Amino acid sequence: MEDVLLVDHPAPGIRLLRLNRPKALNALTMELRRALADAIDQAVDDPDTAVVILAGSAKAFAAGADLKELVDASAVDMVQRATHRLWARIAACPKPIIAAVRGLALGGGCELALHADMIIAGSSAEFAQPEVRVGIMPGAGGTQRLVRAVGKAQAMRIALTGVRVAAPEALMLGLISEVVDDDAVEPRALALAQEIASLPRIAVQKIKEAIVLGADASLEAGLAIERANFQLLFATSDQHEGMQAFLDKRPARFTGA
Ligand code: DAK
Repeated sequence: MEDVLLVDHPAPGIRLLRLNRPKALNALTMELRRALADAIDQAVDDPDTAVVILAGSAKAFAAGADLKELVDASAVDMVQRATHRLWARIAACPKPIIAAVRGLALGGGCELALHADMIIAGSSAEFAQPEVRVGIMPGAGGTQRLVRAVGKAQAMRIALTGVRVAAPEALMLGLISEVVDDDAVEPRALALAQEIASLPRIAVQKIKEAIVLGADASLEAGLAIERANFQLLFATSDQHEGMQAFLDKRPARFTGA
């Protein structure tokens, strides 16, 4: 049996996690969700990994939860599956995650992309929360992360209708970071990941932390998080190296320490 998730190291510091159920358009089974959460934990634990890329296949990033596993499920089954614990492990990843989206990102697939810190999409990619069309609602943050990304008016339109949002519109709405040619999605995600991986790693993680935590805090609390993280960076050798290199007019040699 083929692995539902492929793990690759396309360049130093980069771990690429590829959803690998192309025949089912990468629909998210429990097995695949567990594999994803485990792979994220491994990326977090691996000191050589600076950035994670999530990718799918050409036709689909992921077409949502696997409906075969949901059609006969009871409410008790859903409680017992407790999939929020798996999603929480992805959300808690301190390292930057880039979603490289080709094709469809629907339902849980769109929600998975929303767990990433940046989304690079192909020009023919489409995003949607179509759960309402199968009698349910977004259940992995789709009502919460979506509204934070695009605001109430657009989140309502998207989640209440299941409409497909094409990549150029998704860019305009602030749902995604960049649109590139379909063939360029993974090379662009890799280039971006490499750029970030070359930068001081603790600073990178503290920036992510401040943005993620601050987004759900009051301005005062967010500024306090930013201040604490900012001050902490003066305990890193990369801070001294980065500034000294500038003053010496030479390239910095960052160590991640
Ligand atoms: N589940 C299972 N199989 C799927 C699937 C899905 N979501 N999407 C596609 N497939 C399978 C199809 O059954 C088909 O398999 P075979 O029949 O060949 O065995 C194969 O992928 C190719 O699909 P199609 O033949 O349908 O291909 P088309 O190009 O004609 O159409 C499509 C592509 C993506 C438009 C269509 O497949 C489609 O509408 N799929 C369903 C999309 C959808 O409704 N997705 C949202 C699902 S609800 C939770 C958190 C989150 C969620 C649930 C729980 N908890 C916290 C508990 C999330 C829920 C959802 O995502």
